[in-house]
Amino acid sequence: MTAHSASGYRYEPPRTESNAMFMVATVLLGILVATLGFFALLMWMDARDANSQPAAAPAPQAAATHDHAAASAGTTESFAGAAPANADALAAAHKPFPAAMPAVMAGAVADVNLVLKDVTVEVAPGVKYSAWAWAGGAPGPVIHVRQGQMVKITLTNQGAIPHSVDFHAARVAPDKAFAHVAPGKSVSYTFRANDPGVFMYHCGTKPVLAHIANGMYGAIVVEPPAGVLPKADKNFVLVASEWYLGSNGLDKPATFDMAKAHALQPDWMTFNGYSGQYVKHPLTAKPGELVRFWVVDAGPSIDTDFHIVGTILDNAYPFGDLTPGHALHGVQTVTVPAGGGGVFDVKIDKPGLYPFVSHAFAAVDQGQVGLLKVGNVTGTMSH
Ligand SMILES: [Cu+2]
Repeated sequence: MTAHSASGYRYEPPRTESNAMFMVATVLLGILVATLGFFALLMWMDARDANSQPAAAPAPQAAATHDHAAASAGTTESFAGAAPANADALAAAHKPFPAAMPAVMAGAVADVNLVLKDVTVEVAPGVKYSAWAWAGGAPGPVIHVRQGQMVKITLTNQGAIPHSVDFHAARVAPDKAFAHVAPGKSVSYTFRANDPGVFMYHCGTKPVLAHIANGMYGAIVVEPPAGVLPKADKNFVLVASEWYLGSNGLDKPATFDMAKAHALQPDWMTFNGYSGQYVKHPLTAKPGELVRFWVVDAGPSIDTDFHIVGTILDNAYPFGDLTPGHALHGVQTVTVPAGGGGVFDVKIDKPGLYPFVSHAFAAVDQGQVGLLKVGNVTGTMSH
């Protein structure tokens, strides 16, 4: 066995006077490095404390909010599923919000007029709600423009308090364009819809949570030129949202419950404003057609996990990013975040009833479910 292998490659130089001095210098250098390191550690800890100050300061308030939410979770009555005896007949008689995407707006400038009114809407069979809504209902009208088209928005406030309208499809200075409009007044602004996708629009007046929850939201589709996406045979627009009720809404219209909204405890969750409306009145397609869903989640607070039972999303454009090459293929469920959009294509060959849902299934129990009826089939589906 050689010294080489026994020492494990360690080089042991002969001990001379200069080597001793070298060792002393090395030890001193080591102490210096350790001292500097210690101070560096102290400075880092100091900086870390300073950084955490802003986060630490609101902690009591955050805790209080949490306690408040927990308290209301324990005491707030849920009105989920409240229904009159004739709910089924009311659901059948309800005229569904048109999910079929409207034609693209003609002309160089898409002239969009939104009139805000305080109205009573129905969010489920027999369940009335005092809403703030555009053009008489929630969601507001679906707006369909071409990529690159100018869009002129005019908001007229016929309600009792100030409102505003924030278009996610716009790149504009929000302090000017999304300004508050006093009752009886109007505001106008224009933007060029350069970014394709499906976008939310909503009232941005504080408390935004209340204004959105009261029905002030809608969708705008900014369609790219032909050929960017596969050609769709059917286009449907769905706006997901949740409702927080201060009463069951059966005898008199319910009003917004802020405690429930803070606790994320909706009573109803809907596509296009009415619980399960496309279960009673299914959307339809022929076998083999390419069906495109343009989905916005208006929230105000809960994401929608878009899924179609019995099939797989052939093309998914998460977040509404329509950039060629960014699509996903063969995926089962895609989240549409609150305040966001998503575009989903399916091509279904087998006739049947295919439920579309938010696969966060509490949402289904509260009404965020519909049916896509493919082919000439009968019967119902219990999803
Ligand atoms: Cu508003």
